Amino acid sequence: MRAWPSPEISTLPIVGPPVAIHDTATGSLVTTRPDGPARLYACGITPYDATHMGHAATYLAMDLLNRAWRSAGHEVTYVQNVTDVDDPLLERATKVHVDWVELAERETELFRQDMAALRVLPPTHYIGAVESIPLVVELIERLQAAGAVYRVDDDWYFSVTADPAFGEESNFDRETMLRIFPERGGDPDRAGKKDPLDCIVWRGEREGEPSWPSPFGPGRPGWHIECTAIAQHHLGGAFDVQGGGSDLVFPHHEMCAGHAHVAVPGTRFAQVYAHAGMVAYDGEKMSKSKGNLVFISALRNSDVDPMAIRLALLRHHYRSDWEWTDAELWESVDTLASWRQALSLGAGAPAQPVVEEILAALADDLDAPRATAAVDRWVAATVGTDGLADTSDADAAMAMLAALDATLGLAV
Ligand code: 5CA
Ligand code: ZN
Repeated sequence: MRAWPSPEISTLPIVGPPVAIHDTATGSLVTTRPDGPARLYACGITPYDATHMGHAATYLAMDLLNRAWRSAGHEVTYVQNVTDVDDPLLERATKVHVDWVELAERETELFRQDMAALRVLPPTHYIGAVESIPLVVELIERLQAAGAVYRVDDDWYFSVTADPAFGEESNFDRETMLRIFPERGGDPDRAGKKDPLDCIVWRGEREGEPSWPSPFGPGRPGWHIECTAIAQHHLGGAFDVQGGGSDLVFPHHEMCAGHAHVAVPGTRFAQVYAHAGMVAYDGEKMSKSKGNLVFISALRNSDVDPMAIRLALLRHHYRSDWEWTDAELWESVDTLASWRQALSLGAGAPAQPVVEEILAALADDLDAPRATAAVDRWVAATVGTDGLADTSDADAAMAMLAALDATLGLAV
């Protein structure tokens, strides 16, 4: 699948520190030590509606990681999927009487435009579920050889007990898993399953649904196996980071890890599982199913500067849960204007310590609020309360512009 065009990235005169990121599995900060290119897999969208602020926040977090690694001198191989066939997409297509392929293509294209406008770096490989069906089938065959899948009617399920490490990604107890599973696509009560937590890997053909031929009968891939197959194929084993929003901690990332552990025994799926907090609106998690959405495209259509949206998102630490407010967006519009004014002076307060602080903040679990606070201080010092420019660094603005662009992705 085609990704979106990459913005130009400024090069920095200094190299950033090694990047540490919080790992859900161990509950600790892990310093990543990429061996060759850093390898990132971020779960992509299910394209049945436009990109909302919650999606954008999560992809921005992944973008900060991508940029922090690049600033630290690494090449990055970044893979992202598109769940371009799945229950919610097919349900929406039926409801609005639009062909599901058309709906997926239209919303994926809008997502590309939103990401490009927000200056999110594109993945190296942007991969759809449909185009990955041969990979999925191959992976199910491997699971079958390991005795880890079984049939219920025309569907095929993965036995979670086949993975001795099952539960070690989320660290949820069984009761919590059983509570969350049905809220996120699971079917604990399906008759004929060996364990209520077993998840579907191949869904047999249903009347009116698309299907593809396979050794398991005609059908389509389950959700979790899609990401395992794509990640393993394009990144190999024990890649550096799998990322997504915290609503993917369980069952999605747990099941992905489970499939991978059984398919390639002795190899971890990802070394680190990174999760962004949930963005709420009107008091509830922003979600397509609840309809409490703020769309990136709607703001862009109202002439809001995408860099102001980006700055508003950067003001929150990626791991915190927070609520979107329009007031913060307008505050960011004003902040950006004041930054632009300070940067237009050319000279200013010394830039080097600020650039170092930005790099250190981002390498420390992607602490964008700390990085933007450092920029605020530079702007205040440059403009001065008396309105006179501090001209102690003649090239300050150029250095700041490059750092804002390369690390925070802000074209100011
Ligand atoms: N296609 C699957 C992943 S393989 C999926 O979850 N798609 S999605 O469109 O529902 O979500 C895309 C990404 O946005 C996921 O990482 C999800 O965790 C994240 N996300 C969804 N809602 C929010 C929210 N309110 N706040 C933050 N992140 C969110
Ligand atoms: Zn995924």
